[in-house]
Amino acid sequence: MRIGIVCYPTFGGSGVLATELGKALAEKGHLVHFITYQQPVRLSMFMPNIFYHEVQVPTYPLFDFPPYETALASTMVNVIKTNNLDLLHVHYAIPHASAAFMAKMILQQEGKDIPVITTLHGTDITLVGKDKMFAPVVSFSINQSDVITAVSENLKEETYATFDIQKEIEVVYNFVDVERFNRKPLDAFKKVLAPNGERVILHASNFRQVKRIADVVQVFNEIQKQIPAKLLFVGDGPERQNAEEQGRALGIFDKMIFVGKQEQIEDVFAIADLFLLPSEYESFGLAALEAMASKVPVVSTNAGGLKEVNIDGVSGYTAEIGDIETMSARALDILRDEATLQGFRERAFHHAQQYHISNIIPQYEAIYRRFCKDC
Ligand code: GMT
Repeated sequence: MRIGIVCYPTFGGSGVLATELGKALAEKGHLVHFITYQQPVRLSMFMPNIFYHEVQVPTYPLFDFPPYETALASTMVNVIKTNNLDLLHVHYAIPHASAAFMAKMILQQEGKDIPVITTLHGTDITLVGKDKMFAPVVSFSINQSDVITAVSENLKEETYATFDIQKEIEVVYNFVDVERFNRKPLDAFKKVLAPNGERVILHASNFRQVKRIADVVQVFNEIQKQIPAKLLFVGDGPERQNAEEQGRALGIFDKMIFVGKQEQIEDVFAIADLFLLPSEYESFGLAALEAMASKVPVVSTNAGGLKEVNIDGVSGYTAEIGDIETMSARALDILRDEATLQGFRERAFHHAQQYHISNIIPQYEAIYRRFCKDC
């Protein structure tokens, strides 16, 4: 099939998922055309059937705000026509679903019907989307999509609760390339970060408020009182500085390591003993799944779709939002001894298999085939 994929090209979960989806589809022989304003972060290698179309947003002195959505819709039209695409799969509703609707209407006038699949990822519904400033357009353009998918049951329910959606929302869970993440630890890397055999506690995110970075630091503070441990932060964002200050105030800054944004995230997961994700909300929690695929147990909140991904007492533990005491106690339970940790590692890995890339890609292909009978 000839598939157009539209996503955010950044480190966010929706962009990562869309890029990995495109790569997996290309490996299966489909022709995949990425349409976005920058090369997606996980699209660094060359593959003969992956094409990248950059959305160029013209600047003009009149524009205080460059018209990205208009440029995106026009690029969609051009790419669809030039490459005779069979369908368009857009990830994250704002502004991709509305730009896709506009492209669809333009092409319809020219006699071409382009099916649009919209995958909802979370903040496009739960944070940004429900903002009154966006809601009418988000609601309308989701309803205009030929197929709507959500990455968890929770997100599906949230979407129905937030908007007047007339169509069925299908749940297609996020996935992970288990083989890629199940790596041997890089000893040299681990020795530098934890030279005295300390436990490595990991958090990876975009450091936004919804991630509750302060809770990561507090839970780690309790852990390091009981066992030698280091806290490894991967990613960057607005809450990083607060976390650094909090670490200094608690006198544990020397045990905190900030490595910034990382492309080879699997090498980092490989040296971790525990992943912390105390978010206020996650539609899914892709980073938690990647941790589990790396045999790293997860202590998280039970917010949103997290409880569908991290199974309490199996792949780790879940707790109420802000319940530092429980999260700390559960983390220490997991790290208590080698045998217990090993048990959680194995169960986390086993549970991650459910979201194996080879189980999920065919679900998207089946959706695509509804519109492409000869493919
Ligand atoms: O978590 C973020 O702030 C980034 C956001 C995104 O859209 O890139 O992530 C959302 O989509 C991911 C992939 O489907 C999910 O794993 C995350 O849980 C979801 N984030 C939220 O719901 C807060």
